[in-house]
Amino acid sequence: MSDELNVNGMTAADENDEEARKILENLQQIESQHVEGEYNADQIQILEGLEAVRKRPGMYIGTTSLRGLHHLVYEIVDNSVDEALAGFCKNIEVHINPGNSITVIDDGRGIPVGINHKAGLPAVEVVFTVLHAGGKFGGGGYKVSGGLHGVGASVVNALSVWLEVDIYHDGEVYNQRYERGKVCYPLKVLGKCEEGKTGTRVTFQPDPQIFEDTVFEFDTLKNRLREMAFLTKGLRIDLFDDREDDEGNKKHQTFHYEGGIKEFVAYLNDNKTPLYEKILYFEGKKDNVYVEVAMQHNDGFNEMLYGFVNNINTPEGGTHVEGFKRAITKTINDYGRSNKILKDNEPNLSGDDIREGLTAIISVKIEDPQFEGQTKQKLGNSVASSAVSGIVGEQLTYFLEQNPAVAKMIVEKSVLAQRARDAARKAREATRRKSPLEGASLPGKLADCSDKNPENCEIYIVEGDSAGGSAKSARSRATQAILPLRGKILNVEKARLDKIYDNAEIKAMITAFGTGIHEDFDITKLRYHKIIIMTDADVDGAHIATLMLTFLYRFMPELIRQGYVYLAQPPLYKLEKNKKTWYAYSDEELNQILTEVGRDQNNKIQRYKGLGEMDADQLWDTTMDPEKRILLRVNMDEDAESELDMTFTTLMGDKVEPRREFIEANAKYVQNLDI
Ligand code: TTJ
Repeated sequence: MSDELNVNGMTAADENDEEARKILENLQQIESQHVEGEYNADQIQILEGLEAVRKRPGMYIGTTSLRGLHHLVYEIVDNSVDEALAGFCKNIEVHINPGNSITVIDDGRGIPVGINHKAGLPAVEVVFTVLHAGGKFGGGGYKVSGGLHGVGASVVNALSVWLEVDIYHDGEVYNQRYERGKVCYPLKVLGKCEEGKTGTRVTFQPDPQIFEDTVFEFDTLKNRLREMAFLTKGLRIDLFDDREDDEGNKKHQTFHYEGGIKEFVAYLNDNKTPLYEKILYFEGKKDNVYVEVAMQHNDGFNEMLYGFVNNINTPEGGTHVEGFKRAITKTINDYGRSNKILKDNEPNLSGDDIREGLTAIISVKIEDPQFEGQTKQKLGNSVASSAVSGIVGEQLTYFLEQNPAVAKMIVEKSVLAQRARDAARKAREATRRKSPLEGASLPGKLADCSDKNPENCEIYIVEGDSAGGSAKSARSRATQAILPLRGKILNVEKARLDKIYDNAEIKAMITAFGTGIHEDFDITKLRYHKIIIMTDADVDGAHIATLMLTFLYRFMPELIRQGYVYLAQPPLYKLEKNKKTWYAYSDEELNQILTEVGRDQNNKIQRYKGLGEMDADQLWDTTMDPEKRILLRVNMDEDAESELDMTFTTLMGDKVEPRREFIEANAKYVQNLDI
């Protein structure tokens, strides 16, 4: 032992007992893992301890932005969800406390308080002070904490000013406190609790030295916690916002779904018209992969597939989603053929045809998930593919045989999709950008820029020909291209592919961007690294911007994901006084300026109704000059993509009532278009 402790010249006898103890723990951790399996990078991290987490937080939680802040909550809640998956926890409460600390309470068995023999410390202390100790006390089952950011409770502890844990066990309340990851006192008994009560309560205060922003967003937590509840049938999650808003109100929402992902699909299809009433649900376990699938078609044209691995979403899909697609393509074709809905002389239905208007959740639980791809969000385990396709193939075949009316509707909708797709293919081929030798085919309305390096180039998509004209005279020709669009663009949420590809406005955008679309999409061919939507600062302008964003989101989501899409911010007011000019981009800003310059009679205030009211110079000064303008980058919250889908359906879909309700409830949100 004493040999092992001789690390960095430090021994157990050193005055800095605390440090020595940590190193001892780390070594023992490594030793035990070394015996159990291979020695990998994760275990090397253990050597570094929690100081390393504070030094390089991005390595552990991806980012120290608002997104990373919210991930702290998910890290803690994941532990309670694990306990629910193991069958011992029924209720989880999450509180946003007034000072933006977070409390998570569950009624599980409680983190063990007994001494962990390897570390010589109470297990709970190891959980909070040793990196990657999270999974060590599981005793079987799948750990959701094994996922993308499944770094465990110790990372949350390291990144918190303070963290306190209470454990209810054997009629007693155990407690320990940490500050910036360091133990304040050994685990102690605070007092008695009701006999038989068990559970864990954790409160932590994220460290403003680490995070850019430490104010939690109720809606962000709400969306993710709702998703977690959908994915864990029977589990009840309560979210409380105990901070008072301006009117002194607090918030509380409960998520509890006995139907699990079946209810998730119902929720996603809520503002759409389902093609048939039933939600198909398949469940099973194969090769130690637990598979759950729920699906239902609606009468729309978009595909909404959401894959989850150990409750973590996989925006890039992976083997589980591939297995699902393969199974439904084969099963529906087989059914269509053997029941003669699909004639011998007709070609097979493609997967895309079958998935038109399909909403589905594919949730797998797997030990040791491997994530691949650029952003490590794509499942790689091939065993998940065969498990999903096996279970879905078998159970869908059975379902179709039992429900011939539903089966017929699915096949017939797919045949219609196939025909539209054929027509669309022809239309699309016409929009593909030809090589210069074949004659340039950039849209006639495009005023292109002269610079050919996409990194320097921006394209303004401008509402209306007159504003387009001003923008063309105002622009900096070398790097700014202008594409004026006439009136409202087609609502892609309500149109079939052939109609979409035939739309002049949409064709112009596709050819101008250069990337192609759908299966042809190639982001390396993007001709502009800034796509700037410039519309009037009024309700109509916001609607047009939303239509464009809907198109981009459905057809070229990578452009949004990679941050190439922006909204221009034209000013709302112009104020003139003593031959000086100010522009204000909001009512607050106007008030601020008025306070500064004085609220005099001779102030000349002009409220811009549209871009058309500005001349070229004003448009340049206020909205297009890269030195002065304000651009809003359009982000998408990848932790809740299903929410975003819902938003677009609600905003752009058929049903009027939910749209009205949504706009009323989110008036500010719609104006800002902050998707
Ligand atoms: C593990 O196996 C033995 C019995 O207890 C199991 C366990 O650790 N359960 C558990 C942990 N329930 N809840 C947690 C937990 C809850 C929060 C809020 C935070 C953390 C780190 C763990």
